[in-house]
Amino acid sequence: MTDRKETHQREDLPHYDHPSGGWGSLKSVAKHMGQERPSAGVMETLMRQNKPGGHMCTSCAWTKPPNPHIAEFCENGAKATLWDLTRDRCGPDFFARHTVSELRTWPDYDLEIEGRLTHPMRYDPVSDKYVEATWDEAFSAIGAKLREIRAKDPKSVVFYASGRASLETSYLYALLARLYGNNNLPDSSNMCHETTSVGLKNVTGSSVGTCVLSDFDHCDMILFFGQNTGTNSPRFLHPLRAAKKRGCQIVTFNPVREAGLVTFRDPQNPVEMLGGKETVISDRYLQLKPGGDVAVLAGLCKRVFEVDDEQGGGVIDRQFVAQHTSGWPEFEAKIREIDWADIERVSGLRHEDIVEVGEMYCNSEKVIGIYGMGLTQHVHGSLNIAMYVNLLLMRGNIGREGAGISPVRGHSNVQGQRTVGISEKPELVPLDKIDELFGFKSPRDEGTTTVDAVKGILDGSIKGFVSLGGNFARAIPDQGRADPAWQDLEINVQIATKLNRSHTLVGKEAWLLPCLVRSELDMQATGPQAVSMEDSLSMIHGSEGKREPASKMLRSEPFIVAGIAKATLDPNPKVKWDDWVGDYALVRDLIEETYPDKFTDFNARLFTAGGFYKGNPARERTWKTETGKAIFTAPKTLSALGQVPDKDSYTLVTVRSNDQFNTTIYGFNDRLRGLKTDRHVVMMNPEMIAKAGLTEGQEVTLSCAVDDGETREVGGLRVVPYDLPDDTVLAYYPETNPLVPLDYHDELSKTPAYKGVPVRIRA
Ligand SMILES: Nc1nc2c(c(=O)[nH]1)N[C@H]1C(S)=C(S)[C@@H](COP(=O)(O)OP(=O)(O)OC[C@H]3O[C@@H](n4cnc5c(=O)[nH]c(N)nc54)[C@H](O)[C@@H]3O)O[C@H]1N2
Ligand SMILES: Nc1nc2c(c(=O)[nH]1)N[C@H]1C(S)=C(S)[C@@H](COP(=O)(O)OP(=O)(O)OC[C@H]3O[C@@H](n4cnc5c(=O)[nH]c(N)nc54)[C@H](O)[C@@H]3O)O[C@H]1N2
Ligand SMILES: [Mo]
Repeated sequence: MTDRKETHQREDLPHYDHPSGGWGSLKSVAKHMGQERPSAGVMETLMRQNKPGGHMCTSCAWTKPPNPHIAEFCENGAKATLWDLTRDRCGPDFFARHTVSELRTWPDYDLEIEGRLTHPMRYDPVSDKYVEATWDEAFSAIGAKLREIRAKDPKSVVFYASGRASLETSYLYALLARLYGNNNLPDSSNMCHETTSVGLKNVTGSSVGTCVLSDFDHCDMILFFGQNTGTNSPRFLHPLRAAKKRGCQIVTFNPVREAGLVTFRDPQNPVEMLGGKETVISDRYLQLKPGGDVAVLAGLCKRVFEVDDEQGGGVIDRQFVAQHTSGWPEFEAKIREIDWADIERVSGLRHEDIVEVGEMYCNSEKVIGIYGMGLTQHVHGSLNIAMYVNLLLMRGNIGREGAGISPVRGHSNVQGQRTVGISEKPELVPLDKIDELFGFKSPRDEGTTTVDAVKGILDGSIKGFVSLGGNFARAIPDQGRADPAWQDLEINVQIATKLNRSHTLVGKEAWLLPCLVRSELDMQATGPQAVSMEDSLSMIHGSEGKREPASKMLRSEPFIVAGIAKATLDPNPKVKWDDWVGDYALVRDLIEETYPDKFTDFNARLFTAGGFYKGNPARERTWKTETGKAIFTAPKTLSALGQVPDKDSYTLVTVRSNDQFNTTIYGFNDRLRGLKTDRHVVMMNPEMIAKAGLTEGQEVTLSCAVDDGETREVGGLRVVPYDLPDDTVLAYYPETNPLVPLDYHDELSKTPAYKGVPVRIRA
């Protein structure tokens, strides 16, 4: 086991501008290889990562190029794979030594570092321990309990999914829920890009981005709003660097100076590595206030109007606006009426800086708009996205080569899960087609989002929870509040690779079902199986694992989903779980039949280099919106925040470090922010620290400033000076999730407002 104690040493504060990539990232991987006790042959496995014939990385959703680098993986992709391929095992002997009550008190890191789960485990309430079981025992007990619950109320079971499982697994999982009798299919997307699925769809008719990789070869400007490339999608730095070398301009809006968006040193380029050269990524880096994006985007739109006026037209693409959009008059009137002083106040940026970027935008022919959680995780997150689309539409920057809107997704197949039917929104799924294929009437009522599912656990209306991966209890807002309510669940079924806190929140019955990881060989009746996933740019890739599984008792996710389904559901001659598990190509045929326009010749194209494109009507300027056109939105507010800070409150932004993947903590450093820390920190700028009467290193407590009768506090956070806007504090997810109110979410999509939490600080 690794030494869990890391010393707290800070370097280069208050901010860190060393290049991302470079030796730092190689060292970090190498350190990790030593630390994580990888099993033999991991280097070979890594060399196959993200290439045809190999497995697709389980870390981020960034696209896999048709002409991969020799090593088409990044520091974090390597960490994710090494984390999966550790030699450590968390088997029956481990569980014999620890009660579940004890494990509940362990930190996330300590649970996961125990290694790969090896056996199906049943919770035994008498000994308060997980005990070994066979797969048959697991399936028959789970099936019996789920049938019993269904007889009373089929809507009282939730089928959660974290965005890693393949398209094949996801299709089967969604079918299981619908045959069971509900659309309770919340996904990690509900905490992530659901704002995109709803907000972007409202205005463009498409719930996904419109760009493909080759667009990055043609754009002359890229805008970045609230996406931290160096940490969360490092392979994207390669096309960015190439775009820079071509002369493309990049402008970033982010409250935090994120090293990856400042400079990049390519670990695959000997000249940059040895010569100490680096590529400057952002031409302008504007540290706006959190939630200031609506104002900034309004300012940029306003400047486009001004320049168009000054030049007597020709800046706004009037022909495009007339032919392809609706809502223009209201939008124009509103933007013209907004005051620059208000834009400056809400964004925290200077008029001249916004004007300068507005003019760069007017002078650019092809512009791509990138965004991430900095836009989606706000109370007015959908408005953020609508404003971004406004700006792009003004100059026809959607639906042509080198231009478009490009949300960067999180989990490696989160976008794909939504594509193949994991959705609580029945209107997004071709249910008639599914009914026809499988001879049943699927439920038509709205299912539970993540927020609804937590509420259902709290109020007792949810009786059963099935989790296809993830760490629901730690990732959610109001973390901890629902923990005691889990014990009232009739059953908690967790399909997982490593132990985490959600597994310790046992119900009256609980099962822990260990599965294969993507780099492992998946052998079924007809031979080794491949699976598939969809990346951020809507490319579909096949993935094949080759490694010997970590334990003989592991089963694939399709096998486990089918096992639960067979034991739970009434027999149906059109539903052939055994055949499908025996040959995943049959599942791909079903996906193709259900979604013929997106998955034409699915099996034949499975291993297309660089993936095959799912297509997107908005890219072709076909707008599947309410008006049949792309929609301009007149903003009804200038701040994306639900609550603007007053004189003694702050806006808390919760972020990831480069040493974590969501609730999986790999280590305690945040190299790209120059921090060596125990993660229990709160960052703020030195003036704010002084103004609050605090000192560096002092321990403080954060409390939520939303006045709804609940007390929400996180204590033991050490003050760290950091280059941030005023009134802003930065802390880590998931440690500070208890501060986020469950009802504090995007108004349209219910995505939690993790990036704009009003808080107070006390010593
Ligand atoms: N290594 C690693 N990779 C990951 C993950 C991980 O945990 N670790 N998680 C994966 C997942 S599921 C996801 S969704 C993605 C997340 O990837 P990102 O979308 O990059 O998410 P975050 O790191 O949460 O924060 C994004 C950025 O938004 C900025 N920001 C915060 N508030 C605002 C604001 O109001 N306005 C603007 N303009 N910017 C703001 C933050 O400073 C931060 O730089 O990454 C995926 N990849
Ligand atoms: N405060 C705050 N909260 C946030 C966010 C934030 O920015 N700030 N971000 C939100 C976002 S964007 C997301 S996506 C959610 C993430 O929420 P989740 O997706 O639920 O959480 P993860 O931490 O990704 O899940 C990790 C667990 O997945 C399991 N696992 C790993 N690989 C596999 C696999 O191949 N198969 C199976 N079956 N299981 C596997 C392991 O047991 C591991 O412990 O968190 C959200 N919460
Ligand atoms: Mo995510």
